[in-house]
Amino acid sequence: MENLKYKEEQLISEKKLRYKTIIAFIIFFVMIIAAIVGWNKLRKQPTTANAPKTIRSVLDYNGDFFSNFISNNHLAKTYPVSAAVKSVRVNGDVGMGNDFDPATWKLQVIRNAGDTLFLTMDDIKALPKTDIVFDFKCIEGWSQVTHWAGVRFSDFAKAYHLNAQTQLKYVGMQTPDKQYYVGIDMPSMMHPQTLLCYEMNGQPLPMDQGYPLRLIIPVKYGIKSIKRIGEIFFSNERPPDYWYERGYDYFSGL
Ligand SMILES: Nc1nc2c(c(=O)[nH]1)N[C@H]1C(S)=C(S)[C@@H](COP(=O)(O)O)O[C@H]1N2
Ligand SMILES: [Mo]
Repeated sequence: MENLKYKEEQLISEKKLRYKTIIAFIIFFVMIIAAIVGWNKLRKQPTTANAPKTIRSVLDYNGDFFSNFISNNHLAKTYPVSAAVKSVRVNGDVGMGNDFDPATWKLQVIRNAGDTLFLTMDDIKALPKTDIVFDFKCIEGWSQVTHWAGVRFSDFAKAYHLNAQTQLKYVGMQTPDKQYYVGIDMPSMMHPQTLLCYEMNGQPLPMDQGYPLRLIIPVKYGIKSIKRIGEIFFSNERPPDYWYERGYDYFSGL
């Protein structure tokens, strides 16, 4: 009698076990199928800025979220001038074609539709000069300590009374031929280390380093330091950005 009861219990638990195993396998297969269906849906989605829509919106959300912590008070580390390298690497030549004529170059600052400032290098050099030595970091993995000088963008905005414009969320910039372009959030643009730069190692910028005027923005990766600026504009919408369109993070903050 005792023995029989024991056998019965054993049978029941074996039955239960088999039942649980089957359930576990069903759940397993349902999840595999869900993963395959989900992956295929993602893959077939239209892409935005070179990433499937859903992935792009998660990336953009993260970008917006973390950009809130990159405050204006955070300064990039600086170095003595003696630490700056003498032969500075040249990287990226988009928008740097030979058809450029420095003699006729003017910086165009679009204040409003139909209201553009045209500035010469003398206008820009007349503003207070600031220099910086910092570790310039490229997204490709290299960095180098380099020395730059120019006018702080915040000083430039003040001198040209761009108060209303700097209330907007973004600044857009592009090369004279419009081939390279960046969009930068206003807090980073107004950061005290962000320069409209015209000198490297105490000399005018070399041609391939953005002569006559480039951006130097130490709180961002090198992709945002646009060389040979032709035009500056202001907007509440994100301006087009060359590397964002090729899948990189819009803010590219450090
Ligand atoms: N007009 C223009 N600006 C540009 C680029 C470019 O291809 N064209 N490349 C960017 C990248 S990826 C980097 S790392 C830096 C490199 O600056 P450098 O050539 O002075 O070292 O410039 C940035 N600005
Ligand atoms: Mo770069």
